[in-house]
This record gives sequence, C-alpha cells and structure tokens, in this order.
Amino acid sequence: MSAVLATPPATSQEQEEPTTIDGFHLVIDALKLNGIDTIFGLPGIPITDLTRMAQAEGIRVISFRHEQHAGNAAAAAGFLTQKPGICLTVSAPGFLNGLTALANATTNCFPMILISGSSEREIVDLQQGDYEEMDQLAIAKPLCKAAYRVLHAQDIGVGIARAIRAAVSGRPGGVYLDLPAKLFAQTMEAGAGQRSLIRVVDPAPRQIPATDAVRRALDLLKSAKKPLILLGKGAAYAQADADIRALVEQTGIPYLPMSMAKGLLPDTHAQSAAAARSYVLQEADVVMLIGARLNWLLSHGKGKTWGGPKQFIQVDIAPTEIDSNVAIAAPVIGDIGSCVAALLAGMGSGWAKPPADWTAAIDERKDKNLSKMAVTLAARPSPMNFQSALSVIRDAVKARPDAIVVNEGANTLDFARSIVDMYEPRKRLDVGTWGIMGIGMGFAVAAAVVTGKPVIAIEGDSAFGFSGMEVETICRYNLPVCVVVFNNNGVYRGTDVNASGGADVAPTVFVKNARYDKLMEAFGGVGVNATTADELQRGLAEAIASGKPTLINAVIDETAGTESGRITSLNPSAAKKK
Ligand code: FYN
Ligand code: ADP
Repeated sequence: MSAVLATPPATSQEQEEPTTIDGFHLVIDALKLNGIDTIFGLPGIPITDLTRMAQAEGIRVISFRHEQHAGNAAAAAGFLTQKPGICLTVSAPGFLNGLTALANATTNCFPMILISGSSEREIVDLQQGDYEEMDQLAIAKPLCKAAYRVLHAQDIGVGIARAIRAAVSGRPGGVYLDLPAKLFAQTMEAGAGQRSLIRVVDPAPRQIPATDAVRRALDLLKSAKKPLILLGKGAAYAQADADIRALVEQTGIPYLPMSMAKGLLPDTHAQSAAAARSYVLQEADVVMLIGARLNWLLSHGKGKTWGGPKQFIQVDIAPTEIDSNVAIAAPVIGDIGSCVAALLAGMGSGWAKPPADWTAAIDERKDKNLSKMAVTLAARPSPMNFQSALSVIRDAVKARPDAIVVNEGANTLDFARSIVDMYEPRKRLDVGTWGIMGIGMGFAVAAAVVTGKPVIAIEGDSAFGFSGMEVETICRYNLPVCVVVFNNNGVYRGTDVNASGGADVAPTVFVKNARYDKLMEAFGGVGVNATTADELQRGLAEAIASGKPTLINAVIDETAGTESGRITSLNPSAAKKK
C-alpha cells in the first residue's frame, strides 16, 4: 500500500513502532476505494498537499483557475457518470467560490461532493480570528442536500461513505464535506486506518415503483385522446436509454425533450414534437413527465402555455415533487430505470397507438416550423446572425453525434436549443434549472476529461466572460474543446446607448470587436476569427479533427439578439417595452 507512511526502521534500542497512515492518505484511499478517479479543484492552504498526494496515488487531479469552475466540472462529471463529482477547495473564500456550483448541482439534481479544507474549530467557534475563519458547515447546510464535518482521522471513512451515499441515492444532489486542516496531519495505525474505510455497497439502490401506481398511470395514459410524453434531464441522468426509447416507440406517443434530455432519442425522431412545442403543450390532455419538474421552465404546469385542462402522470424518484405545482393524477415513484421497465412490462402487447388526428395535427405544425427553420438556416447574411452561425454547428454535430455540446448565454442558448439537433443521450450540457451563466468552461473541461470526446462549447460573449480564464486550463490539459464565442459586442446585443449621454458605455455593452480568439492563443491553443459561415465551418472542422484546444471568435451582427432571449416575460423592463 503506497499510501502508508513508512516509519524509519527501528534501532535495536527502540521498540518497533507500528506503521501509520495520515489523514491525507485516508481521504485519498477512501475515495479510491469507492472508484473515484478524478478530483477537480484548486490547491492552496490547507489542501495543497492533498492534491499532490492524490496525484501521486493515481487520482487524476484537474486544477482550475477559480473554484466555481472546478465545482461546475464536478457537477457535470456527476451528471455524466452517476458517480459523485469531487471538487476540492481551500477554506473560506475558496469554499464560497465553490458553493455556487454546489448549490447549482443540488438544484439540478447532479451528484457532487464539495470537499473544503477549513480552519480550526476551536478558533472558529470562539471567533478568535483564524486564517480564513468561517463556519463553513453552517453556511453550506441550507444550500445542499447534506453536509458533514470530520474531526478525527478514524471517521474519514464514514464521512466519505456518507457523502457518497447522500450525493447519489434518491434524488441526486450536492454534498458538502468539511475537513479541518488539523485532520490531515492526524495519524493512526495503518491497519486500523484501512479497516476504518468503507466501500459503499449499492450507493444508489433501485427504487421499484408500486404495481398499483404503474397500473393507474397506464390506465390514464390509455384513456388519453392527446397524450404527450415529456422527458427531462432526470431521464437522461438515469441511463435507461433503451427502455425510454422503447416506451416512447411502443406507445407511439409524441414526446418533448427538455433541453438536457435532447438526444435521449435523436431530435430527428418522427415522434419528436419539439418543433410543435407550444401546440402540444396547449393541446395535450394527458402528459406523462419522466424526470422533469413542473417548474418555471414548464410554466409551473398551468396558465397560457398549457391551454386547456390536463391530467398529469409524473415519474420521479422524489415523492415530495408530486403536486408541487398542480395536482398530479398518477404519480409513479421510483428510479426511472425501474419505473420505465415496469411501465413497459405493464403495457403488454397490443397497446393502441394514439389517435391519428392528434399525431397528424402535430406533424402539420412541425412541418410548418421545420420548413420555416430550413429557410432561416440556409440564409448567409453578412455579418453572421445567430441562425447562420448555428446552422454550421448543427451540421458539425450531425457529422459527429458523439461530440458533447455545452451551451450558455441568452440568445445563444435559446437559438442553439432549437437549431442544434442532438442524436445521442447526455451530449448536451447547459444552464439547467437556474438558467445560470458561468457553467461553460467548467462543464466543457469535465465533458472532455470524463468522456474523451470532442466538446463544442457554444457561448454567448457575456456568458463566456464568467469562466473565460479557464481556457488556460483547457490548454494546460490539452483538451479537445472547441469554444465558439458568439460575439455581438454585448449582453443580449451590442447596440445599447447610455441614456444620460455620459462617456461610459451602456451597462450591457462590451469593448467592440473584441478578439476572444487571442485569449486561446495566449496559452498555446488555436485561435480563429470567423466573420463568415465558411470561416466558422473550417475552424470548427479543423478543431474537431485535430482535437486541439480552439477558440473561434464568431463575429455576429451586433444588432442581432433580443433582450433576455425567449424569456422576455421574466424581465420586467423588457416585458414592459414589448
Ligand atoms: C423547437 N422549435 C423548432 C425546433 N425546435 N422549430 C423548428 N425546428 C426545430 N428543430 C420551435 C418550437 O416549436 C418553438 O416554437 C420554438 O422553436 C422555441 O422552442 P424551444 O426553445 O424549445 O421552446 P421555448 O418556448 O423557448 O421553451 C421555453 C423554455 C426555454 C422556458 C423551456 O425558453 C428555456 O429552456 N429557457 C431557458 C432560458 C434560460 O435559462 N436562459 C438563461 C438566462 S438568460 P413554437 O412551438 O411555435 O412556440 C438571461 O437573460
Ligand atoms: P428538466 O430541467 O430537464 O425538466 P428537472 O431537473 O426539472 O429536469 O427534473 C429532474 C427530475 O428528475 C427531478 O425531479 C429528480 O428528482 C428526478 N430524477 C433525477 N434522477 C432520477 C432517477 N434516477 N430516477 C428518477 N427520477 C430522477
């Protein structure tokens, strides 16, 4: 066991001392014992040695420039692998930087563990002014699924086991693990240390749905005249891809993917109703939600978006999600894999497809929207607009369906969601439940590290700014990431003026004609300035073929872009102007 600290050989005068293991190595061994092979983090007091020793012991340590991005990487790794992503930070400020990512992971139901070093309890609790003094456990608690602190080396195994179980069992989420500086130097007898570690058995136990719940759901679905299936990112997370596809295809029911469920079935699937979204939400009479919540992204299941009365079936692992916004007629509680398998088994043979007038009406709307979209995508305006630039990325993803798309921004996000078709599950990572900006480079790094596949990060120029410095991280680890910055000179667009007539530019305006590509070049990556769709296409093709870190500055018409994209109604001023 290389993790064991060798004690000097005993001299004849000395009693033979037992071999010991310290807190650093107990943490590393506990993680390894549970199959954790990567840590995303940022070294500093008191965890610098932990990062060095973890690397020495064979864990891949990916060091970032800011903890928020390390945390976002851990969260994305958790979503992609079903193993908790680990983010390691220093105390107080580093911990706080990581906390945004931890809260975001919890909100999105992504499993991750934020491990932060902390100052000494005795001093923190008496508020005597320690280095980076902060009661981190108390601060983390309301923002995550569970929070633990380990004070004694012999409890490290239990602490890490509890953190892993809390992150991945039931509804996945973020867990905080507080490790005070003193813990790392504590030692214990090596054998006892190894015996104190826990290999977590069955960390995310299957949760089988009740037979009567499955029957109730199927009866309701069968009675529908206009059924609809809505797939959310919980369905993508569950990795029950074949059964989900079988359920959709065997029922023949049209489906809508939420943004991170795109690709669970290929977006070009005949039953996809994505291009008739407004119509199906309004018209459907029975809606089966699979791993999707009726939150703001679905207008809380009511109001104009939803048109006439509906009945809902909801498949989810969290019983308390049910009835959170509107009444759910048929809850099916369990893990999505088990629930979908039970639904398939319960359907038996001879399931009647939905009425033809329903599917024909959807196809008619779809065809209209698809033809309209085709015309827009074929246009080649100069300068580029969002659609012409995205049509190039759409073709690139079609050619490399295994590539992972990361997407953030306002207009850049909204246009990309409907324009860039996805063909495989879990290939799209985006701003998720909070609509948070700043996930870009962290998610891109995690996607590349975890999958080894090409990553295309489609970034609004404002969104990119939150994590832009991580292009150095991308270059340092030579990751196959191509960042495309949609540069329209500002937040939403670049044409706002300062109403006071003063010298400062308007709050939403950036430096005009900035060259984001130079940022990548500064660290040895490839920079491309693309002013036409052809230049963008060439840059992207080369980036994917070479696997070299690349940043394409895609110059977009600065007048293109709507304030707040498609969620104008949430922006009081934009809604007023409308
Ligand atoms: C969709 N559509 C298509 C296609 N896909 N048309 C043609 N071809 C294809 N492939 C149509 C679809 O039918 C809709 O038209 C329209 O495009 C938009 O579809 P979308 O994007 O799926 O739906 P919508 O209404 O925008 O979805 C609502 C939403 C979404 C809330 C789920 O806006 C969303 O995920 N927003 C997240 C925003 C966010 O987080 N922003 C970050 C903060 S930005 P109709 O059917 O005609 O309506 C800070 O400012
Ligand atoms: P979207 O934003 O795509 O609509 P949400 O994040 O709102 O998706 O919803 C995901 C839902 O999936 C959550 O309610 C969560 O409890 C549920 N979920 C996550 N993982 C599983 C799983 N393995 N089995 C069942 N439900 C799950």
